[in-house]
Amino acid sequence: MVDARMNPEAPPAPEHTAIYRKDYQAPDWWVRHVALEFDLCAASTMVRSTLSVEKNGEHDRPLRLAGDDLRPLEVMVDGGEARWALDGSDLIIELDGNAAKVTTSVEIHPDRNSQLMGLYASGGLLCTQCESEGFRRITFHPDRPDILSTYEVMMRADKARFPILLANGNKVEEGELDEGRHFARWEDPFPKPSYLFALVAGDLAANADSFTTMNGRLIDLNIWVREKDLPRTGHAMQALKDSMRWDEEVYGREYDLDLFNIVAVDDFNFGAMENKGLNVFNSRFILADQDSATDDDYDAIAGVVAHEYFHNWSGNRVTCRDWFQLSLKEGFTVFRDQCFSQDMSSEAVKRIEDVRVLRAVQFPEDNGPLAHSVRPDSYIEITNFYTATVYNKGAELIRMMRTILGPDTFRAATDLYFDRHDGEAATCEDFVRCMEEAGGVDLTQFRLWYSQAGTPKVRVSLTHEGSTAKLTLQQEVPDTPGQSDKQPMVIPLKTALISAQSGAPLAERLVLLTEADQVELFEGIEEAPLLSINRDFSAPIIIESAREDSELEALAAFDDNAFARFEALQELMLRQLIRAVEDGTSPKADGVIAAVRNTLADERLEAALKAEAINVPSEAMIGERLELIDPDAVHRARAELAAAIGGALMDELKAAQADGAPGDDLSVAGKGKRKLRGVALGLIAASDPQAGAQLAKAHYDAADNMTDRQAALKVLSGLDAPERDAAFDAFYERYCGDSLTLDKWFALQAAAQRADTLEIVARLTAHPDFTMKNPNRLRALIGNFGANQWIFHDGSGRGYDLLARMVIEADRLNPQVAARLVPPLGRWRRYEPGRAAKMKAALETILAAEGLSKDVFEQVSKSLSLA
Ligand code: B3K
Ligand code: ZN
Repeated sequence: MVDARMNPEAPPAPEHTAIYRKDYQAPDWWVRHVALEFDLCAASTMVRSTLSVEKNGEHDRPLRLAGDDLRPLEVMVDGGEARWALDGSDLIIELDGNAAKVTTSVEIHPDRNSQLMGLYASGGLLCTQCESEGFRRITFHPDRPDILSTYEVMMRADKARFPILLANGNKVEEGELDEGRHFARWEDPFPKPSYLFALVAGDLAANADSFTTMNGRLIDLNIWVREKDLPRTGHAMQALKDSMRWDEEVYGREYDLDLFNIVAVDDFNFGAMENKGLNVFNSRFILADQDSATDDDYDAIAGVVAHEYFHNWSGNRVTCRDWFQLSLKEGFTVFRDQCFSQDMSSEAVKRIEDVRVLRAVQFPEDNGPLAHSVRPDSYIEITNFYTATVYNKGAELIRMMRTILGPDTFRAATDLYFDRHDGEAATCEDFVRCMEEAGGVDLTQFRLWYSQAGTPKVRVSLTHEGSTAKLTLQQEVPDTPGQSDKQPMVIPLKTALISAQSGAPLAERLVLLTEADQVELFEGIEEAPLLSINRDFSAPIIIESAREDSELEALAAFDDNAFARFEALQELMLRQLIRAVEDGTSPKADGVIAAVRNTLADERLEAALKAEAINVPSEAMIGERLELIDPDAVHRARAELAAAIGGALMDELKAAQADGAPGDDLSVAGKGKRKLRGVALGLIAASDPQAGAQLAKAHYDAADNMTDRQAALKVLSGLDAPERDAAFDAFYERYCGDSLTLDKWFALQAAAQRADTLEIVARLTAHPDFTMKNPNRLRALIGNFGANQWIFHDGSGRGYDLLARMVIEADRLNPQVAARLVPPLGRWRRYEPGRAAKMKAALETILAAEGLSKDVFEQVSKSLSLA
């Protein structure tokens, strides 16, 4: 909320008020059952709803139903007249007695719904998105997650246009109507909150399959897409079946309905949605074939399919009491999907990828003006809180609890949680209590992870005397907006001491750091050991260690923990890069080159791990470690280190680049080879752009799969060579009819490390294939541009102006998606005063725009520290 005392000039925005967790109150009225009737048409849909409501406790307060952009055409109570009034957009109904049936009718316009919340039209389909507060754009309803109801849904529509009619649960009836219309009636027997409601109508074809559950029940599975996309649904279907089996085996969770439907739509605000029995997906996370999807796309599809499926228990059967508890379902479900993917592929590589996302997105969030705790205390627009903190840091909290409890006890604790809270709307506190009870542990201090924002920093040093090694640890939790003077956290650190001579582990321990200052002694250590700490990234923190470069080189060569080995080489590179930026010198490359050479030559390491370890940290990652970011200096240092590695190891890298895998080989080894050859190509081109351009073009031309094609284009995107334009033109020609794949063409150009990228992006905003109406396209171009540190932070400030313009325009169509473009501007405190002033000016331009949504208002005012 804007505090006028802090900012006397802030425009009054009384409608943009904050909601506080401490104000939670149980609902005055329950809704036990919802009966909906839809007469569906893109231009005008009639919605009639009958809510069976029941008073909660003794009071004489009326029923308050939320509406968003709705006008009541009819309001009835128990089939007769009603006493009602509008209070803003809410409908207030006076009720006598303890129970009633409340009927309302509204007319909505799916084809005018550019927010993609509620019922909207996408490519000839009608579909819904209700989480968090979209149901109130369909019908009047309390629309809060602690009200669970059974649903029945009657859908009527023109049969030619909408031959397939889907909703949650089971189809119980269907038939013909007059004038070419038909109907379907669906019932969902599992009580659910309104945010899990869904329907879809359209001309769809199914990839139909089935799954037999652990108790022998046969479940029908369908993935619904446009007919032409059917051949691209096989991978998603396999991922669904794998997920169903995995949840049975690992968590004992069986699917409950007899039918599980997935629908892919092209216009979608985020990845996918876990509506009960009817998941709706961004088509990007369903459709894949060798020609159009990269290995990363394949992995992301499996991860998202699993994530949404796992929500059936962690989210749907046990849901959230209020939106402050969002991490209860999201953190836990991300953790579950991460483990699933680890089990399905390479444990270490998947962990590295997840930690990379955490560091690239969540750490900056935790360290900026939008920092918030995993269980936030307030929000203006809840949609802004579907963040890396709630999702990814939330997942780390669950992972830490599992580490502390051990896997078997953790499983007993999740059993307790699911059994105790099945059919309920629960809180993060409920989850932690189950961990405590089943684990017989006291997690009082651990709960701080839910309430304290900011990434803890832990300083570590190791000394050795006689046969004792002494590990000294100091933790500090930084101040964040609205939070200072924080308490020490519980930080589980998987630690090992390693022989500097033989590489053998001398001691291994889970150190539980609970104090601000703590000492751990290791006895019986006869030699000065190497310190391997936060192995597997057991805690989401920043380690500051006084280890010498030579120690990191040794760990990079033989730490037996694959993650720690990767980490040592990355840390070694980062140190050289930071020194180079700070001192204005060239990075010292010798130690790094030796470590990269070792890594490439080590036959015990899987190819994907090599690729992760030798990849020079991104410019954003380097910037994150600097007090004040100089984007040009960071760019130069990174390019120099990459060039030095490429030059020194040209033969080894050429060999890796030449070692491909057939496009249909989707094994861990095949994917790893492709990943490594892409990284190798980048390093070669960094050292010799001309030879790199030729090799990249050959890499592109010979590719029989999108991973190789995209890797080549990525390298070419940064070069000033004729091969670049030729390859981009060829890509456009080949994929211009395939919207999903064309997103890559936009994304690669926006992410390009090339001085004229700013002009190219500006030009692309006027390209006939660019549209702000499609969130994938907007993110491909503008999202990637905002993440391109060197280009976006062009000293002229033109990058900031371009983003501000895009945010203002996008906000008129789709506030949720527009708000997500704002964070790069919010990082102005990290840049030198000239850039910082320009970034603030861009934020102020956005704030001054007429009719700003509360989504964008919240992000911008917080970025300027006004809220
Ligand atoms: N639960 C949805 C996210 C909804 C976002 C609403 N703004 C997808 C997911 O996390 O599984
Ligand atoms: Zn989720």
